[in-house]
Amino acid sequence: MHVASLSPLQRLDDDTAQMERVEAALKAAVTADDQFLTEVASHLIIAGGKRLRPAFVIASGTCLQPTATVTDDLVQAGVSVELVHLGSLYHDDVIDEADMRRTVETVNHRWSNLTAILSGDFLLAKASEIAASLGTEVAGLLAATIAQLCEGQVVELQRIYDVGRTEEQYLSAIEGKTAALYATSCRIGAIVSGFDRDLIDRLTEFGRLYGMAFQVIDDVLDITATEEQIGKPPNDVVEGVYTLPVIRHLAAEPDGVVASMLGTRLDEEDRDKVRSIVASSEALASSIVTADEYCVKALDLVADLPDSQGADGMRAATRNLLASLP
Ligand code: GRG
Repeated sequence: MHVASLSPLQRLDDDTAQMERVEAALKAAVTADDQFLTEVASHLIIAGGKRLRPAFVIASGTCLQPTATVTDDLVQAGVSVELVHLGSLYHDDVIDEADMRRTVETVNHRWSNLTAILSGDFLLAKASEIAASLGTEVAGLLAATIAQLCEGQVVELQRIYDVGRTEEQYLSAIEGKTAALYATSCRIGAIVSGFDRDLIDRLTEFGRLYGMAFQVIDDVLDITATEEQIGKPPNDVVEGVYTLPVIRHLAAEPDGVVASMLGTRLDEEDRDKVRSIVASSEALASSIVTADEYCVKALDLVADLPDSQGADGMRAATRNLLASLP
């Protein structure tokens, strides 16, 4: 949990009913013969999460209909992208040795790394099985997206504790680890609904831009928000993940206090000192401007879609992204 943005499908009672279909299908997808596997694979599903990615699948796939008719295929497409997201979170929490996620204990902390890796693999396998049932294009797209997530994470890992990390390196990492799955969510919704190629590409680009803005805001919140607000301790500077606000602050003040403290693991007191300096810096403000620029470009791409629950939801979710800042 991080960005508390309005979901594209949380505006009408009818939308809640669609998301309940996603919930039921998600739980069904991770029900295994083995009771323990079912328990660990359901752990983060039960813990909550905003379900933004399935909401974007459905919003994108219904954006031409004044009143949305959500097919079972769109619900299943939503389940497949949420399962990829969940699988990536299970593995990410092992990498980060995280003990909290979505306000509950992580799988690795409650059980073990081995359990988290295997159940994360199970979630990815279930996502792939569902994607295959939606056709070869969707299956290939989801597989390519899983690879992009891994690439983004590897690009990030190579710059851990690197005070020389550049904006380009940062943007390339977040494009893979976050924006790719939003782009794919919108694209799969459009493919499943049989839209023409131009619209499929436009909705994909909308998702990518939304995802870039989403991750920049997520990173801003890791500097400015409290543990309660983000559902886990703010850990980026502790773990050496230097995000846009930090990169820009270091560029502006290469010989400043923050530069002298980074490059190594920090204790909580030093973490909060760094966060407080960066939070009140021009670098933080300019990072929010960058997120806003992505939102403006994203909105431009969907501005001329007809009034519909899906398109209105996508526009509202984008406008609301910056409003999630405390
Ligand atoms: C095995 C698919 C796979 C990937 C391996 C670990 C890894 C490579 C990638 C991790 C990518 C990662 C954790 C990106 C950050 C994604 C992100 C912004 C998470 C927070 O998303 P929210 O706020 O979370 O939508 P909720 O809890 O609301 O779903």
